[in-house]
Amino acid sequence: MDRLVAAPLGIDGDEYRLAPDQIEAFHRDGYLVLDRFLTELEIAPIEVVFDRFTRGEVKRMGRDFCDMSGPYDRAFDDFNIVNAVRPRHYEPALQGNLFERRAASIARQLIGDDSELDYDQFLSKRPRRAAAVFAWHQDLGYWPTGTPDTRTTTCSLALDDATPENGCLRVVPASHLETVLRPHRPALRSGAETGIRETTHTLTVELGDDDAIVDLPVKRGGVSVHNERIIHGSSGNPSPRWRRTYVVAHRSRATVEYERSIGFTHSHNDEINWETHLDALGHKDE
Ligand SMILES: O=C(O)CCC(=O)C(=O)O
Repeated sequence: MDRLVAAPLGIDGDEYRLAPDQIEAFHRDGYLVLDRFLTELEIAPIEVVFDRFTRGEVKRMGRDFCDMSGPYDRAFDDFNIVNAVRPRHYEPALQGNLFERRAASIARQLIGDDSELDYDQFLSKRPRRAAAVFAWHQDLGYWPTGTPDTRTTTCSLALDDATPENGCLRVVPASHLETVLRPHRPALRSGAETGIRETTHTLTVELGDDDAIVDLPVKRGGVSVHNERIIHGSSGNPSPRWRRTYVVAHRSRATVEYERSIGFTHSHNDEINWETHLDALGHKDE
């Protein structure tokens, strides 16, 4: 009789199978790093599309194409972090690509079978841009309150080796376990007190002396996965290398439906009442 052999963990077609200790680590620490999520051959077709966005060749995106480290009206040549939100909306050929499918398998294992893709994002830190800082935040701070549940997996695929030198992701481990979201404020204070979201999309939280920071270096083809409440951000990129990252977030079907029902799509062009949302997070009291 054949011996039963356990399937190896890691890549299996569209699936990336997590080991029990990886699942435990995600829930305990709020993040995971997974090597070799996509091979060179698998990255190649995705990268061709990604780079068209980074070069500014995809038009008519409005505020969904902006600098994540600065104001909406910054000229393209001055962007530090080239930010393309919802690329699959603007380039439907991306829909259903292998990264999306493997990220979906991660979501099913970490947050449940009722998960679905909520939004995607391309982030490219230009070389020699010390100001390419992604401000500290909790993802939930950007999203509507009142969702049926907050379960989220955000997978970030490294298209370049991400290191502390080119501004890799940084997290405060286990900060997702804090029961109350920290107050978020607009990262740029130059906007008028009303209509801040008319000036910039970026929000930030303060870190305390007790917040231990861990860098998450990721090799090209690897991913980091993070929880919606973990405090995270990234430093600038003074190095001569790019740091390009492809983000795909999954949330529960009920949550995505709720978001859409109130007109929230993760587009920076949404006409949602951002002020009310920020009020709920307390920044106006500062
Ligand atoms: O990769 C980064 O530098 C930050 C990305 C981020 O904050 C996110 O995907 O939630």
